[in-house]
Amino acid sequence: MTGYFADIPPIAYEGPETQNEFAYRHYDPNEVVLGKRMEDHLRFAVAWWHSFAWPGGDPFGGPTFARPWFGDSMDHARAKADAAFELFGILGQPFFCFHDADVCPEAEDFATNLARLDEMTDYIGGHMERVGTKLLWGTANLFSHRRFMAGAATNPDPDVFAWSAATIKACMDATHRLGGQNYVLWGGREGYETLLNTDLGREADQAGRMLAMVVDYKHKIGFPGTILVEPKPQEPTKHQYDFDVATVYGFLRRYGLEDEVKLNIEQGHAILAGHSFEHELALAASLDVLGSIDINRNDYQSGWDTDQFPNNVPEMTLAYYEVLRAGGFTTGGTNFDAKLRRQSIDPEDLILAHVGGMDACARGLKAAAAMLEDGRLESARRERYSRWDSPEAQAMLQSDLDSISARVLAEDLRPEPVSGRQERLENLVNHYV
Ligand code: XLS
Ligand code: NI
Ligand code: NI
Repeated sequence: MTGYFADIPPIAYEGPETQNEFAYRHYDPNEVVLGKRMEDHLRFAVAWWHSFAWPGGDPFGGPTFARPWFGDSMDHARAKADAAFELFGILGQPFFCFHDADVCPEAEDFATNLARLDEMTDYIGGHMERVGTKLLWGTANLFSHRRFMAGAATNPDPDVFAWSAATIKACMDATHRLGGQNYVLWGGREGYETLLNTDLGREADQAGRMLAMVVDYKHKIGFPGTILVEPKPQEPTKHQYDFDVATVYGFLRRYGLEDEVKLNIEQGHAILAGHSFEHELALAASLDVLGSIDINRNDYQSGWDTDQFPNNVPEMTLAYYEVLRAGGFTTGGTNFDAKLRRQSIDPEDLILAHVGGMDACARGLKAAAAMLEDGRLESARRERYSRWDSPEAQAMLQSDLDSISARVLAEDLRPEPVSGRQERLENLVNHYV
């Protein structure tokens, strides 16, 4: 125990009327929504990197956060883990997520890295048993160190590919040992700055092979979790290969991995890609690759991945509506891939950011569940396509242009436009948020 959060009591549900900042107003883990406890629906996770490793720097200035665990020694790494589990306990967070580089200092040689990760895996495992927090997913940081500046799997240097493969193996082993429910690959620097020095086709094949090896290794070690790829359109590279859900799905199909890999979809990345979050979720669900979500929000003006804590209930409602329609999470969950603003330097800020985010998600989930139970949105959608239910319409899909054309002429077909009722449906949604 570091005592970093010593003055902060465990956060409990007190209901919407409470004036206590250090309480949940909407997130009651035990409240049953659509037949399932809210905790089991949302499956919240804290992101180790933003909450414990990020120092509060920006392009114009250095760290603003003075955390006692900042430093490069293994003692610092242990102190960081102590503080992390103190926060998980206070919030009652069921899960956390981590990169190798978040939990131990990086060395220049691989053997030292491996030994450190091994040691910290045991240390974290001990905390998990004591506090009861579980691992939603682990991942490898293949983007911060300068060796990865031109990518990991897609690097022009095969030695970097090798280092990356060995690091992924180590992180999958650690994730497996800690009972992780998923393993994530976000293509940190898998992309390019300029086409002038880039061979797109070759880089895609390298990335395809790496992912296939990850899938093979999952089966080899009997990892029961899900392999997840996280799309993002840009940042840090000008053009990221895993642009959005549609792009990643095409990539998975191209390398025959669509039945093995699902997606971890992030709110802010969807916005950067020019989509809404619910678009990305609905598309992934329709392709049967919806795995997990990284929840946050972006500044809608800046065009950066600002990774702010979520606080927009209507947005959360539409997002969880898609998650619920898809049948809810299985191995996935809601990871707070969100960081404090640079001036939010107090321990309380870190706690309350999560409390507010969890409450916003809880309100969204409850509104989404009510919308589903009400059923009017779904029946309006069904109704809109109902003419396709006729045997004639279905038979047309099995016919050909010649016969369809003949029928259009024979029946003197004149399609009648029908209202899309958008505003009526938007009004309906506003009943619930
Ligand atoms: C960065 C990504 C990263 C992944 C994990 O934009 O969101 O945080 O979730 O590597
Ligand atoms: Ni993310
Ligand atoms: Ni992100």
